[in-house]
Amino acid sequence: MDRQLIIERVRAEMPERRWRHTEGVMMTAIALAKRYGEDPQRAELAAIIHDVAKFWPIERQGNAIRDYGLHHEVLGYDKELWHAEVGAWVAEHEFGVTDAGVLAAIRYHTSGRRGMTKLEKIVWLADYIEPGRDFPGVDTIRALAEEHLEKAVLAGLDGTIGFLIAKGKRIYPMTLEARNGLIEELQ
Ligand code: DGI
Ligand code: FE
Ligand code: FE
Ligand code: FE
Repeated sequence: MDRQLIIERVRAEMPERRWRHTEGVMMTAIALAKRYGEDPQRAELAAIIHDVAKFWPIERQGNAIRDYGLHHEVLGYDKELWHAEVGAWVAEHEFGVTDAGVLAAIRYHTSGRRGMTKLEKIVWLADYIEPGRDFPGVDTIRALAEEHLEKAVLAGLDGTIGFLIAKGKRIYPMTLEARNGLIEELQ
């Protein structure tokens, strides 16, 4: 499916506010890709699709994860994690995306994972710092993103993990492993 048609299909799946977030992620992912030597078109494609399933009713997301044999471990953790798995499935099976790296960038855009590729880091970070995001500390991470991709993703993961701890929530082990892996990469 071509880029414009995918954009139309994704846009139809979400309220206007979330589409504006997606446009922010697209812009930011392209800029990060150029800065860090990744293909801007692949970064943009992952960004376009990343939240496609965010507004599906949660039962439908859960059913998709069970029915299509996706990583069912997420079902035991926060429901916010589910749309990323489903988004990767939609990208492949409804939009015909065959680029495994793009599919992984969508799949891990929420959780992160140990050993993230450059593309995965870019999409994860773009989602965190796009211009529409407004939370304490985001400007520090935006500045860090200009300097060092891994340090910025690590700071973002610290922020997310701290947020989850403050809310008394459990943390998906893959997110902790993403952080451990980045610290090792930076040593
Ligand atoms: O879909 P978005 O709102 O654009 O962003 P996202 O897909 O990165 O979702 C982030 C939310 O997921 C954030 O509010 C924290 C929540 N969340 C819940 N449990 C976990 C988690 N995020 C991570 N990384 N790991 C978790 O275990
Ligand atoms: Fe998301
Ligand atoms: Fe994210
Ligand atoms: Fe997002």
